[in-house]
Amino acid sequence: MSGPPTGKYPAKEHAQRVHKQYVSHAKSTDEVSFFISGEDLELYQYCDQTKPLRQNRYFFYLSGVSIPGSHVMYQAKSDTLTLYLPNIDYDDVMWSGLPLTIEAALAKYDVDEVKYASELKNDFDLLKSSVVLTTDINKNNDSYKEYLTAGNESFFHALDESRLIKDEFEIKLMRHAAHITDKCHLAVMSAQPIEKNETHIHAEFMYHALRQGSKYQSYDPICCSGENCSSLHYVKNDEEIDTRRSVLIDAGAEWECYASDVTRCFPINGDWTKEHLEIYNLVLKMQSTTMGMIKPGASWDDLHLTAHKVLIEGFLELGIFRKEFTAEELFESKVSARFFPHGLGHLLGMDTHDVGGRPNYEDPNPLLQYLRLRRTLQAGMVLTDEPGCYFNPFLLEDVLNGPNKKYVNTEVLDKYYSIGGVRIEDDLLVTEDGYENFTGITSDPEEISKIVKKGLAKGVEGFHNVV
Ligand SMILES: [Mn+2]
Repeated sequence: MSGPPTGKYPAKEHAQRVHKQYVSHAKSTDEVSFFISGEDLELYQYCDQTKPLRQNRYFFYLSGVSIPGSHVMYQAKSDTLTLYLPNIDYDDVMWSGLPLTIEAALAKYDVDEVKYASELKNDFDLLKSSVVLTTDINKNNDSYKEYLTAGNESFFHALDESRLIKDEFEIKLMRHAAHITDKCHLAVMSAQPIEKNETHIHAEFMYHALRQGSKYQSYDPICCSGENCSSLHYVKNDEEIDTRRSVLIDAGAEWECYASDVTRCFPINGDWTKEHLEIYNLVLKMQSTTMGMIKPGASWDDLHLTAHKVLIEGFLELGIFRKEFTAEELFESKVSARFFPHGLGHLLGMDTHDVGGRPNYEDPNPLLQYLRLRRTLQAGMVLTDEPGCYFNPFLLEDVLNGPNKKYVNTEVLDKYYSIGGVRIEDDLLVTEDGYENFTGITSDPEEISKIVKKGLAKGVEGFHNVV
């Protein structure tokens, strides 16, 4: 596996791409400039500590810069990308060291000019005749609001459509994030002797991400065991694992603002229970069937509905759905929605649920309501394929107390509640002729079993500094 990309983040190409998209959507040849302010450090109230900074993704897309308090301007007419660094605060140098010089910034970033923020007003005055678009007015650009036009629909469209298709540099960043995540998941699966509480699973993942240089998670890790696995976004992560048998961990390291998002499930003692393995293999089949359909031109709606059909066939075989009904009847009844309540996957990029998916949360079809990607696939999209199957008493209440109850054999269903749920999630790049899977950590149940057992054989003594 190669490491992270070398060279400059292609900010200039991004700015040009956004401009091209803007011109075609706005059908305007008027002279425009784009201006976006990055995030700045902010103190906690009554405290001299700063809040964690999460860089503005639109700013990063046009600059590749993570320095707090910076701004970026793209002037389309002259095709000039200018980075404005924060003015030097001489009192702060004692504490924080010298900031990046103009020359060093020019060498590091893919921009035409680097200036200080103190030059901004003057530059805006020179631009007065042309429109300067920004996303919104906020605390970081408020001092320049008189020069800015916020909320332009074509600008958002252009930014999101550009971010939708990843370039080679972005792909390398995402492969690297995924590679770090693989090793973290492997570490979690391998450390059963020291994972007595869900928090230990969380800790193991974060520790190995940080050691590999990933300081931030793409999202709050979901670390659950047993019946807790039935909550889709369980982030409490603090219960004793005790006698529970199943673990689900959904976690992804971030690399230079780019996300990974991977879910794995495993049996705590290395031995799958019959029911856990049955559901695991079913979800794996939902994933492999849909993954095989990934290529440019495929409709994500179709893939998502195919996953439901695989689930229905599986439930008929297991006897959870009553065999007197056909797969078609069950599909039409939408009874599977409560067992697989989320979408098959979503776009992935700088945001974990990345921009450009065009979801429709108002969709009256419960099978499609929570699908975050409602588009035809194109080469260069990165997305997750993450089918799941859950046994959540709260979610199933309306199935078991409504007209769909007739489809379900509750005696058989009762055997599955203790698993909670299974989700398997990989990160995929759509290519010209199919896909590339960024995720390398195994999802094969036998291999997973071996990894867990190999870790167990080490015992507590096999791990350092356990507290
Ligand atoms: Mn996901």
